[in-house]
Amino acid sequence: ALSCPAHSHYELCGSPCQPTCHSPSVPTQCATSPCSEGCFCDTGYVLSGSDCVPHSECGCEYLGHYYQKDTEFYPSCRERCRCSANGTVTCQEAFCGAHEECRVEDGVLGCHPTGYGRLVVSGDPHYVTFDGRTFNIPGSCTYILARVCETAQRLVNFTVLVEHEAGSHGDPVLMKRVVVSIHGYRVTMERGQRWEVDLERYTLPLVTEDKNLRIGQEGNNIILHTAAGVRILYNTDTFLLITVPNIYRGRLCGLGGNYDGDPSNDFRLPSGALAGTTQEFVTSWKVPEKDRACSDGCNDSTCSKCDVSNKAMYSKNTSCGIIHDAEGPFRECHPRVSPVEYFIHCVHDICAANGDRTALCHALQAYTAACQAAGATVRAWRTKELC
Ligand SMILES: [Ca+2]
Repeated sequence: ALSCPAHSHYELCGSPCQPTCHSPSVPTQCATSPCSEGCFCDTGYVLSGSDCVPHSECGCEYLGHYYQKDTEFYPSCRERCRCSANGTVTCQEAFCGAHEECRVEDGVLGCHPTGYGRLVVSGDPHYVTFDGRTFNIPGSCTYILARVCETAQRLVNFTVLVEHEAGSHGDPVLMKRVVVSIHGYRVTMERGQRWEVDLERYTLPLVTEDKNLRIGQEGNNIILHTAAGVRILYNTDTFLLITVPNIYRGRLCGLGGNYDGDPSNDFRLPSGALAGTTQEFVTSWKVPEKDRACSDGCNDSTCSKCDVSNKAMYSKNTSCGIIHDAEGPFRECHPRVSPVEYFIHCVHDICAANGDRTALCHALQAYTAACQAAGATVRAWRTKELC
């Protein structure tokens, strides 16, 4: 037996002139013959593609393309249109945002990000903001790393929190946990633990049912891809990299700064005012915690005491100097990711660890991950003695 789709019925000899979204009324001079056998829309429904829908649910036909109802589309790179009820198309002149470009992606013409911003937390932990400003946090509290402060249409909100763990006396402070809230999910990544989505633990790789989150493992790194284009790479130890599409430019806040291209205005308080000191900036993004005491630690000048002779020793090419060595394994990465901050952080960390080679190993791993994330080649640097 022939079964017909929803809102349609079978006719042995139906009219050849069916109402469609395109031509909802049957022409008065429609010839009744020849008739045809098949499925015909019920009264009150019209043909939309191969479905029978109430006329109000019809999509739009525009310049030879069909668009679903209640969607926005770009028929050209200078016009944005909206398909509303009853197949109505309304258009207005529109251009993509400053950090978007108009191009075809997945077969659809539209505004897409031109590039990405990058925020790094590594080692002891050292921060490099989206605009490239650096600072250290010796404390053991939880902080707002990045979140959307200036919302906009089509911009997916997200928040990233980072929790520090106080090292035992003399040991460095490390990242303990990273919590990402995006697309209605809450993803928790903890050092040495499996990833958690909405309080459930899963094995990797994982794709959420709505396909908005994809979590996979590449080498030592766990990578969270989101439909919003925000990407989080965590080596579950000492390196965290967040990349965001340029559409978030100037709209972020938190320890990662506002991502407007200007490093000098990155140390802002939640109120939007510029912070007087680095400490004031860091403290202002602290998240209150009920079940855990935390300390702000000491400020940099009293914590890190690296004497001049040690500093010189750790700066050699056999130690941290390898990072900016023009002949070294990282030379091809230098144009893509500046080695300066990674070198300074490396010396700082080895000093704090009294020359422990593990700290050097972590610093080199951090720079390696940053280089690889930027698509740069890193030559082999691990040896029997190191890492
Ligand atoms: Ca800035």
